Amino acid sequence: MDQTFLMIKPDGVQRGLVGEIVARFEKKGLKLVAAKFESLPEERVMEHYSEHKDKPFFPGLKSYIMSGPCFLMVWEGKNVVSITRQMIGATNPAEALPGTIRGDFALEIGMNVIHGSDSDETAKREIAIHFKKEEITSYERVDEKYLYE
Ligand code: DAT
Ligand code: MG
Repeated sequence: MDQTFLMIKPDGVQRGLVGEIVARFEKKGLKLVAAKFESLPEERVMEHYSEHKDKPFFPGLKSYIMSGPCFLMVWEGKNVVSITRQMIGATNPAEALPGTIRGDFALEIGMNVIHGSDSDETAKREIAIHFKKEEITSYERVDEKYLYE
């Protein structure tokens, strides 16, 4: 089954949005298979955001991500990467549609509440950066027979 890496950033944690955000994915029918609460060490932030390391906004992004604990998750489900990217909304909350997480809960690009992998390949890479194999569970949700045809 498809998997993705989602992470509620320090603003989402501090603003008490963890439960609300997790509930949205749960109700969609996606399956939470790993989760942990963690302050990210610098090396892991560098690895996670390596594609952005030379961008002008990177120093600000790095200090924001390291400003407090994050809530890291692995979610599973059919087409989970594209579904969660749609539910998260545009990178800039000013452009994110109402009904999306960034559209409903954020105002500025530098405080956009949540990260989500943008492709299956990125998801594999990011899951491996943040989770050990043995931290990822495997189980059936009792409602799966009413979620999948
Ligand atoms: P996304 O998080 O939607 O995948 P991204 O990978 O392009 O977006 O960028 C990673 C994060 O970096 C993004 O969530 C917020 C920050 N960021 C991106 N572009 C930025 C910009 N122009 N100014 C400030 N922060 C930016
Ligand atoms: Mg990205």
